[in-house]
Amino acid sequence: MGLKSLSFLTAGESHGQQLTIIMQNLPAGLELSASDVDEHLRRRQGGYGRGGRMTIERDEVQFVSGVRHGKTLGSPLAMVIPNRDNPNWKGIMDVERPADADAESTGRKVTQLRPGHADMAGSLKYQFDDTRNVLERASARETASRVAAGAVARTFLRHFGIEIRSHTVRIGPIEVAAPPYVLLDNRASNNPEIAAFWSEVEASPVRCFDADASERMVEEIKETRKDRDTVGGIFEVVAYSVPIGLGSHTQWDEKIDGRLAGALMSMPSVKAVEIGEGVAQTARRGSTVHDVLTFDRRDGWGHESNNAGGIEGGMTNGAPVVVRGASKPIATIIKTMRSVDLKTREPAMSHFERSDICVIPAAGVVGEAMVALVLADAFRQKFGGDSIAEIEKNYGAYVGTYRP
Ligand code: EPS
Repeated sequence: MGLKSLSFLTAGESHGQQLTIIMQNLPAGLELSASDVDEHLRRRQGGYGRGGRMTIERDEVQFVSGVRHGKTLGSPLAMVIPNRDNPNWKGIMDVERPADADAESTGRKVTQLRPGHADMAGSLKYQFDDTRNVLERASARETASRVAAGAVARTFLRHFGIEIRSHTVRIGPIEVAAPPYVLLDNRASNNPEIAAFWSEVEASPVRCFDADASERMVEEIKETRKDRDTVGGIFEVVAYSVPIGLGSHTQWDEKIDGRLAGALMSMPSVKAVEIGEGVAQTARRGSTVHDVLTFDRRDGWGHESNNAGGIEGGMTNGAPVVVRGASKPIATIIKTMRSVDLKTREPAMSHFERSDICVIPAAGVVGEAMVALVLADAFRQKFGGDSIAEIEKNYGAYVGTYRP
């Protein structure tokens, strides 16, 4: 990890006291307020298909270090998000050892392992007899921390004109037709069609631009809930106005597509990642796949299309970055599944407490955060500097070498 890597670390159990986030190597002088983060925490909490927990939580960040008078100091940034549900888990989630051994043994141990979740491998690996010790941290509650860190990263990127959005492409069997091409064109960023597209997305209960598909997706989630089951899907993240040359072709772990894929794959439930047209390209001939290069005296370098999703040779190419994440149906299932009990090793049905039916609308918001964190990290590495003013100079000098 280079000295100027923008790194972050999160801690927190789902029903513990709070989520804690520490970010390192943010430059000094970035204007930052809690509302920059809270806006995205709120977006993550919404979406049709969420469970009862989201009616308890109202995620709000508190900065505890690294910011003074509304600007970053260049020192580590620490944030916390309280878990409002925590008081309902007194005893079960206490940090201190219970006063008497009896209380400890009656503390609601979870032993019925959920297939598809971290329960079995986590309990065996860490030698727990209570899988709550695993599920508390494996819970998607942790994604609130990612969104907080991502919101800071996107505030930094926004300073340089980079905007990140996401939308739902599929929920279960319901898939939208291809989104309009203008979405993939930076030069159309002042286009009212683009603005209209994203306001449709934010207004949709499933964050889908197509009103008809949106309705059918809601229906699909309703049906799934009736069947006491869960449903997965696909979200797409788009980053506009990314400069040419984030990432590098020179070393495997510097390739920006690899870093983005790793970041999205690390999200709970995500099972596949696609960059640009991705898998669909495998069915076509190369000459129909690759985006023809253009140069315009006014606009500079460009491409006639963006099948590559804004990345060639492991570097951003100036076109919008387009990444999809495909998420399986989540593994906490109301009707439960056949499984094995951790303690008795006998057949048992899986444990169910409470869960979401569909997390795709929220996953898109988490995906935005992960993309922002990767791009901000690559941006820090390319432009160095300790303060926003210094990075502005470096950035301006660099883009001046290729922009007309
Ligand atoms: C989750 C189960 C539910 C979800 C949770 C993820 O939590 P609870 O058991 O407290 O109802 O609500 O998601 C969140 C808490 C969140 O913030 O997204 C799980 O088992 O992964």
